[in-house]
Amino acid sequence: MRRWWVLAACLALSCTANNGAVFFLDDDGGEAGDARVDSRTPTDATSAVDGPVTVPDGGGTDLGAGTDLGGDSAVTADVTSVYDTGTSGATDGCAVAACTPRPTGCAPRETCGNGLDDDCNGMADDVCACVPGTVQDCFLGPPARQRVGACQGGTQRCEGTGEFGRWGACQGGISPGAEVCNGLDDDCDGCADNGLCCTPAITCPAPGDPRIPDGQPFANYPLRGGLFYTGAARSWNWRVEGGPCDTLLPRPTFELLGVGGRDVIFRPTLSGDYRVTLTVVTSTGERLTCTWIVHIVGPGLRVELCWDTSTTVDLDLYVHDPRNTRPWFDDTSGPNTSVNDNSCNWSNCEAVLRGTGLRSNWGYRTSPLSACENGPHGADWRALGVCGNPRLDIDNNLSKATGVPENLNVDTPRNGERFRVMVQNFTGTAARPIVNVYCGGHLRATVGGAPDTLPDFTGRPGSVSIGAMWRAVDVVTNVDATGTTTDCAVTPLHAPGATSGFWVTREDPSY
Ligand SMILES: [Ca+2]
Ligand SMILES: [Ca+2]
Ligand SMILES: [Ca+2]
Ligand SMILES: [Ca+2]
Repeated sequence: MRRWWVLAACLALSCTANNGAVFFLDDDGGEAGDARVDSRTPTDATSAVDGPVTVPDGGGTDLGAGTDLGGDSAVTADVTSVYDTGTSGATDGCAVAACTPRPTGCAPRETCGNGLDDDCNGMADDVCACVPGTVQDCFLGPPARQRVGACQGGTQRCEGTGEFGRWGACQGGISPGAEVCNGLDDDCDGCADNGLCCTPAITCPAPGDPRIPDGQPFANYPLRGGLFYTGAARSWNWRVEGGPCDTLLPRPTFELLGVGGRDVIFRPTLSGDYRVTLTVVTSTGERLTCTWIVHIVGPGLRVELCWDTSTTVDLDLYVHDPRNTRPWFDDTSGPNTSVNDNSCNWSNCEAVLRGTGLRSNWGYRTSPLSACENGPHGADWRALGVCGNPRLDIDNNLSKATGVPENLNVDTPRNGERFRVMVQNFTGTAARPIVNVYCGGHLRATVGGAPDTLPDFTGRPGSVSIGAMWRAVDVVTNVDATGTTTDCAVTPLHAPGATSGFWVTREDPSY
């Protein structure tokens, strides 16, 4: 016998925020502040699902909500977890190494702010308010299964157009899957290949496996099939899926060289998480597959700009000097050539300077060549002997480059510095830009992207005027005692006095 909670779907739960605090509203008719599943108010009779409920268990091994090891017909009633496939633990009648699956950690109600799906309804932090445009780490699976076996987190973006939004789908991670014979704990219960009597022909990597180290933007990343499968093969297939800019640009932000071979070279240009899938067809025609995530971890602060019309419209990315709040341009009516050194931009931050002033210098050490020599303009940086810090990797101005993202990098920010990010529409015609902010390799904001796209970002051309400027976000960096950027706080910006919407101005050079 055991007790467990019987839950109703928690879709009806809601929460709101006031002065930053998040609390739950009760729609079950109980007292204010309680949740729909309420164990503390036995007098709250209007909810059919209140309180702990004891249900007889017909035998077998029930490790808690959502963990059904099979052979236990009664526990089919405990499907309070969308992750309970009921397949784990089928034993095929053979002896397997003893391994006790971990509990799921499914809880009666969602906890906000942890990026977990505490109540196992298939959505992480789904009742929680958030700031639209910000991104948090998340995990889609039973809470106690995160970072177990194959499982790892992804990210979720806060969606909405008002002051507060709701977390969107948790994407990009690896959730529990059906256990298959591959040496990996696919269902993330702590036991590899459990229930299967097999000798794996392919050995798939779990997060942290030395065969899948982190990579760097613009550095070649070898993918070697022989590390995972050593038998005879009819064919090898590699597939890589990228991040937010890959849905917007005319071609991927990465290259895959040598496709069709056992060994290929993956060459990313952006930070972030890339999903890699290897499929081998063996000499006997069996298809074997591994999927894992490669983290591309650019150090410090990396701001990316990409836009849908990147082959016909010239947008420019600016990041302001954190030490002052002076205007982005020197006058209000002149052409774009009045750009100044108050920001890192196309004129003062690329390998070859185009402005009349000095290279952008915010008092940081220059970075070693390894930080930029494999990127665009690598030969120009090599001629300088160092990498600028800050630096703009490339200006997509339709002549020097087209259809590519612009990355602005601050390799070694100081702790607590505030960086304002601005996008100018130089061409002036329609464009839908998105800005991604990575800190220490973690995606922390995607602003301007669907479904909350930036409206009407048009203005007079930068060749005759300042035109349209979008002040996108402020970023405050977290830097530890060793100088490593560990994280940041991103604040999407609104027009002065507004609590929602995008801050787009015309002919306004102010900070
Ligand atoms: Ca949930
Ligand atoms: Ca949660
Ligand atoms: Ca397992
Ligand atoms: Ca497995």
